[in-house]
Amino acid sequence: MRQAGRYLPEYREVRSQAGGFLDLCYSPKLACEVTLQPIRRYGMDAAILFSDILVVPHGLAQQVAFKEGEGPVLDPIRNASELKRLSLDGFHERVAPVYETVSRLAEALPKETTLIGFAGSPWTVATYMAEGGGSKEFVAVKRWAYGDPEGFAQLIDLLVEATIAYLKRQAEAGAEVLQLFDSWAGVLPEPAFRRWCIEPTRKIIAALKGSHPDIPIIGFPRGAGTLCHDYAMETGVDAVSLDTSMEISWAARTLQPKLPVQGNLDPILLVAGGEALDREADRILEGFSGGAHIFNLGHGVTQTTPPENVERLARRLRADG
Ligand code: 1CP
Repeated sequence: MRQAGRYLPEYREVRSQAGGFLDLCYSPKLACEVTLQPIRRYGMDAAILFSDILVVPHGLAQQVAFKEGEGPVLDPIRNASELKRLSLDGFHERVAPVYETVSRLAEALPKETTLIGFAGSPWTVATYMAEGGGSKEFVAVKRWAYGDPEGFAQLIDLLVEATIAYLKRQAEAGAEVLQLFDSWAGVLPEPAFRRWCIEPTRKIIAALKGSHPDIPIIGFPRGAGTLCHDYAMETGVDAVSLDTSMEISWAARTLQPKLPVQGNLDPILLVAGGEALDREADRILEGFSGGAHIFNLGHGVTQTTPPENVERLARRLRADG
């Protein structure tokens, strides 16, 4: 999950030097620095590359901007003819600074700290591309997917191809694990979930396993509920990351015998802190103690998190061994 960000004063300091948020993502020196910040403070077992899932649409020549206090703003693409504005030509050149950041991190990180590269899953990235930013109802992207599935498939196929190329380069630059974020997997009905989340993810993983069979791939189908089982079984992921709403006993019974799970502390418990945080961390450790488990949040760290609560959690997890 996101572990860097504005809750850390040292991030805000670097962010204020960088100009825009995308400039930060495309500055290997600064992106490397903000990736390392939470590792220095807390010594997590893994560092996640500092970048964003919207680097991929930008690499495909879509206009992408991050407006202060507003989040991402994109020039929307809502049908097959608008899709012609995008191209894979020049993709690697545009996103090359991200590969450079990965190389620097591979050098800079302590040997025992795993470097996680990532990309958004095609469905989730497509929601931002069609909506022109974040969304509550996903009307534009769903109207396209439901109304013209053949046309929408062209966008998803383009994203599959770009994501494969992008993650291969991250692996070559030194990423040791790759994660696919499908943050909006949970807004689709079952058949659409299978077509637009499971199927593209399966294609991406098949290609990566062909070129980099030893790199584990973690999938995060946020909000998928019980469909998380089919996602875990059919996409070829090596581990599945669980969101906060996932019932632990269900996941322990249904998923954990088949593959490692990651998760799923409510990030708002890191805002609340205190015994509520301790109790919930213990409940998660206990619930997943019967199999392979990577302790993590159920979603990214939020901006109002007091850094000392992250420290408290890290200490507690270490004490547990
Ligand atoms: O300056 C800032 O604080 C901007 C906030 C921010 C940060 C810290 C954004 C804007 N992106 C990021 C970095 C980021 N994004 C990482 C780096 C990890 C790290 O080093 O800690 C990662 C893995 C992401 C992935 C990402 N971006 C996702 C998938 C995971 C998730 O949180 O669900 C998504 C959906 C995005 C889009 C995005 N980027 C930024 C914002 C505010 C958003 C969400 C917009 C929305 O509300 O829909």
